[in-house]
Amino acid sequence: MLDPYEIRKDFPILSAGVVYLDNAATSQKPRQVIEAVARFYESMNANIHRGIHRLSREATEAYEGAHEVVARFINARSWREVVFVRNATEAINLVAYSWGLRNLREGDEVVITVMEHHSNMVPWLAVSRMKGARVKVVGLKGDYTLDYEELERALSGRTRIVAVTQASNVLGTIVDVRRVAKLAHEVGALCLVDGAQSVPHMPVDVRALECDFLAFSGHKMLGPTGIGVLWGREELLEGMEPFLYGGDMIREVKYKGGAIEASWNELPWKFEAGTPNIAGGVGLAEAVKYLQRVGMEEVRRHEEELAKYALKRLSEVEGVELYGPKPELRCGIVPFNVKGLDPHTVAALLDQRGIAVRSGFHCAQPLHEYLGLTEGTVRASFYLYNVKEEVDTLAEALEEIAAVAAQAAGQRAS
Ligand code: 7TS
Repeated sequence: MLDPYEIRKDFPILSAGVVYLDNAATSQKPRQVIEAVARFYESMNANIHRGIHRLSREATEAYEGAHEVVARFINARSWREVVFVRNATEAINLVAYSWGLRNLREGDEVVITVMEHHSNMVPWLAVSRMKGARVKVVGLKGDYTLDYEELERALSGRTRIVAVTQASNVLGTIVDVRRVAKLAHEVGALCLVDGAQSVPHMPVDVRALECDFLAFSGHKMLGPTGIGVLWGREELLEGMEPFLYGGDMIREVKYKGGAIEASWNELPWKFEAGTPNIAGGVGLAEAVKYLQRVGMEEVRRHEEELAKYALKRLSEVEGVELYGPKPELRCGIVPFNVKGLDPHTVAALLDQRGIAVRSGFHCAQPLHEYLGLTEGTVRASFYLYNVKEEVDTLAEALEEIAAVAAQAAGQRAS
């Protein structure tokens, strides 16, 4: 059983007393990850794929090994399907540019949902504009779940790709992406899954999901910043042109009769131009091992329990309005508002009490507009080291804040 009190001891920053409920923005790092990164720089640092010398060989082995660790974590068929990038945003841009620019034609359609983070909306919008394609947006049902019937109606022979989040970073809504991928494939389209909020928090198996691409960020899953992952089906990646060009992504660059000719390296290096974030890869592998020791089923169970508890506690606070689906259908994310106060004021008042949450649109402005939440929301988001006492602290702080807001409103009215 996951013991959050034991787990907390591994996270140096948590001992400073902060109630950290901003995990959807980025997670904290255990000392195992911090030490792995430090160890890399202290004893192994060299560039990869370049040197015959011992340090370069060791660094190459560690960095390539990190791809294997990630491949096993998401049950990829081969580590060659795992491309290291900077973050989920870059992973999605890679597909939008490398696949989208070459495959989208005038009149084609890209289908997304209204829940998407800007990084799974804007790249599609940009590439669609360049190609004369259209982005279609699928909405939600009254219970904050994806409207699968509307999705089915949006799909047609013109649909080329369906880009969907597996978990909403605002509502926490978990999407049945296997169902979405199936529907996409039925009309001959591909399916890209944004796993930025799912891969860190629940078991994700790309073979079971039967999707075509999966994007996620290392920094939201105990890893360092600046390292993220694009997983893609091997034959798709093989068929795509590179995104960035330069060193390490080429097989050969030849000088022939006054001209230069280039051919591309094998996967995944074709998509990893230039010196990559080697230490970040090493740190991400350590983060994955940490999560595997705990067990992703356990992480999910713990967060579902925390979300359930938070929903119960916060629903008892007068003046707090909660959004999002029931706990079984949501990850550990709880958005809310306090009547009479804008989200940033609430977040600032919580910060004064040592509680870190995010406020505003959370890079998902269309979703807030769709829901009529024009000022945004306050968001508490949990991870494996959060405990019920922290939910209590949040609830008690909100009781005070909401009471003062109600009193002020009463005075203004009288
Ligand atoms: N997709 C989803 C669903 C996300 O939640 C985020 C980041 C991204 C993509 C982009 O990740 P990045 O690592 O490339 O930035 N979400 C948030 C958030 O909710 N608060 O801060 C970042």
